[in-house]
Amino acid sequence: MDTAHSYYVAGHRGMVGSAVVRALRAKGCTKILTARHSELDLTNQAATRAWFSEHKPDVVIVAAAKVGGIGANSAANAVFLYENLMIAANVVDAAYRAGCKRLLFLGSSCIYPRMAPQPIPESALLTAPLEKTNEGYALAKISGLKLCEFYRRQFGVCYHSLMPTNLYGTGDNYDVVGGHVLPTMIRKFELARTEGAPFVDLWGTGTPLREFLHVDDLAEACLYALEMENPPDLMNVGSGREVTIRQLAEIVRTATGCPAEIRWDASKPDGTPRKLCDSSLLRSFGWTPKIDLEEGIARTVAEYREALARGDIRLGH
Ligand code: GFB
Repeated sequence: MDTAHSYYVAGHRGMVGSAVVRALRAKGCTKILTARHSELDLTNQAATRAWFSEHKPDVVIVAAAKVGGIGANSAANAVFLYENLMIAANVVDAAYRAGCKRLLFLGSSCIYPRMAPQPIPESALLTAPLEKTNEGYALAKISGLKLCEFYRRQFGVCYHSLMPTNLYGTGDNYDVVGGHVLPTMIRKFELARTEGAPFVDLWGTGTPLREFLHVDDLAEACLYALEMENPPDLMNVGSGREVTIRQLAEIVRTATGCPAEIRWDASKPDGTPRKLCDSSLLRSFGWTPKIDLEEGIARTVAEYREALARGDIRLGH
């Protein structure tokens, strides 16, 4: 990394943004710019432009987003589309107006069609209909990556995107209603263990397949991509390992040591049946994930317990 550069990490208090800040610091970067939500509302165009023209970051990493699991997404597609679209449009354009030459935009593997070929190559983008439960979020992220691509072509700036698979790790959101499946399972099994509950209720059939990547591996991938002179517009970032939701539940149960029986609630949505990223493009440049799933989950359970003891578990946004 060029430690003389200033780096603005949008969304530095979220799971992804905070991992990127840690990774930048570990590389010796000291000019890391951040702004709390109360200081800068990225859905506000005027405020975003003013902030950029005052701070003029050399490099921008867009980790700010309204995110959530299948429950939050399917209940609020309007909000997920609106807020994420505004953030993407405001940040990309304000960065360009402020003279920023390098920007990394982060999306999600849900940008790909529901029935995309597996593992999903970047070329599957916009080839078939999206998964309905997160269509709003996906459309906003597709617009964001296209903005980067078009600003790059039209204005000669190096704006590019990474599409991570399902993420988990340090600083996750443990809200059992709106959160993602992995932190939700950790919380549900931990609550059942400490309360001695006989059952843990999980959603859907347990048959969908998901790929999980620890957020520290994603942060390394971000720095890797930012060091490329001429990166592809879009690259997937995944671990390459798929598990069924049922297998995931067993891994989390083992990590937590919870004896409770699992009950599957098939009235809750399964979502997309499978979404395994083809990450061979990024891997061909030398990036590899380092944290395997069992190890990453064990570490996350330990961090959850420590955070709970300190009284600072994130529940909701
Ligand atoms: O992480 P998640 O909520 O979202 O995982 P997606 C959903 C999968 O886990 C579904 C099952 O198959 C659920 O049926 N599941 C089982 C549970 N028990 C639970 C539970 O207690 N809570 C939750 N949340 N799920 C998200 C998108 O999709 O993936 C976002 O909605 C984003 O937009 C993210 O792209 C990466 O993997 O289905």
